[in-house]
Amino acid sequence: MWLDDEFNGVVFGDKRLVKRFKQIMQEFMKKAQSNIASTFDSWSSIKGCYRFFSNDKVESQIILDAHIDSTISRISEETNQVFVIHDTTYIDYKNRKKTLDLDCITRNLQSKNIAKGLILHNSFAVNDLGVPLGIVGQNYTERKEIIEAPKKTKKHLIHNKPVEEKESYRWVEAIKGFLKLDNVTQGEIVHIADREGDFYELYRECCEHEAKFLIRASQNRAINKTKRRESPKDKIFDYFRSLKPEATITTEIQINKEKKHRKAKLCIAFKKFTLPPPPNRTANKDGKKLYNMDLYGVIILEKKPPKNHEPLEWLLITNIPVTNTQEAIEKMRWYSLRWNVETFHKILKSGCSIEDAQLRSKKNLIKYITTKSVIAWRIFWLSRISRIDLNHNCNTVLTKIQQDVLFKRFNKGKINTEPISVKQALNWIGKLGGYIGRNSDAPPGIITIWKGWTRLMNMVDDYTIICG
Ligand SMILES: [Mn+2]
Repeated sequence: MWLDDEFNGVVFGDKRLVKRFKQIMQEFMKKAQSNIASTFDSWSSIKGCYRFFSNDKVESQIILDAHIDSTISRISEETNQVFVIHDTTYIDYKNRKKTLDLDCITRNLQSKNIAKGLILHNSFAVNDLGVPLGIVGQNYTERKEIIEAPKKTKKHLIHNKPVEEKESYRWVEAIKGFLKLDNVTQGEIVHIADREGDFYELYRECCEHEAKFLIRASQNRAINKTKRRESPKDKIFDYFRSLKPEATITTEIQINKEKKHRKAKLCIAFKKFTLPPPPNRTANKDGKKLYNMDLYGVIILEKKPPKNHEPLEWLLITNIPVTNTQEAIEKMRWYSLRWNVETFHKILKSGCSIEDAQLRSKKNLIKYITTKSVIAWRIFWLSRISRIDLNHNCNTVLTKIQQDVLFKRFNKGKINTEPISVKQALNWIGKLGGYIGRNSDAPPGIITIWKGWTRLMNMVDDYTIICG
């Protein structure tokens, strides 16, 4: 069973707890969208699940580390390029008034009420085909207050700065955490972050450890300083916008979360540049030297967007040499894989309903979120295995009994003699979830796979009860 492989390394100092953990995972997998109370049939199992999460021997880090180990072995088996995508998600627990140690996530502008919850930063590994390999790091940011919306005075901005800096440090922590992992060929991984990751310390951390990165620029920062005392001569956005395009490509771009696409004609240019340390910072608080870094920029610019459409503009910063158009286009394609982390967060929140958790303390909530994170990864993986190898048998995806039930359901009760292929299994699971599956249809999407998966799990349950 996949759970045995995935959590091979899990040790809570009590064998019964490991057994219990796997039982809980199995139930969570069947009813990903339910909260604890509606996942289990009996009061004793519900109580048992609560007791599990409040047991001090059960630590979220133990669960996460076991999953990370399994993720690393998936990474090491990859022949394709592997990416680690970093991003933050806000988990809303505003209705949980009794949980005291939560963090501030938003402030309502009118009522001034502060919503409480957790700030979760994920590092998520995917391969070149967008197949999710697993989580490689999770950390939570503490935020005990939200500073009054700044009136735009300079004084206020200065006052705010340390807090912002402290919080953005989570990006550096995430990279540091990953660099500590063994059995990973660090130099082959590419770290991806959105505009929030655009800051000097993060670039420096990566360069210092020869970790490759691809990050979208946000600040119009000063670049290209040649002498130490000289002030930088260019502004990054102005500089890259003024470059002569090296190539023009026409492609489909995704324009919003609803997966709407439109055609776009994009100009691509790239150039090496030097990034000087931020001004007004001579010595660094961690005692590390500040220096100029040689980096590469790739700009992807839509010069003539259709009416009423925002032009697409990506300025990507990387320490991977970009010397020709092909490499520049490759960076654009890589960056578009960043979307996968958003999908993962969506599955975690709306698919695995982590915001409906009914646990009392922050510590226990985190254990629950860690557990559900693995479930979310597994569901996501399941929806993407069609990208791996369609003709492979699905023994790694479905157990024997799951295959039997699925086969019977679509073959008038007949019994299968050979393992079903991944393609066939996905098609049938999709059909259970409402997929029509005409020849011209795209493969079933995540939501459909998931509905189908849940139905299959329930069918297997009934089958085992009835047929023993
Ligand atoms: Mn983000």
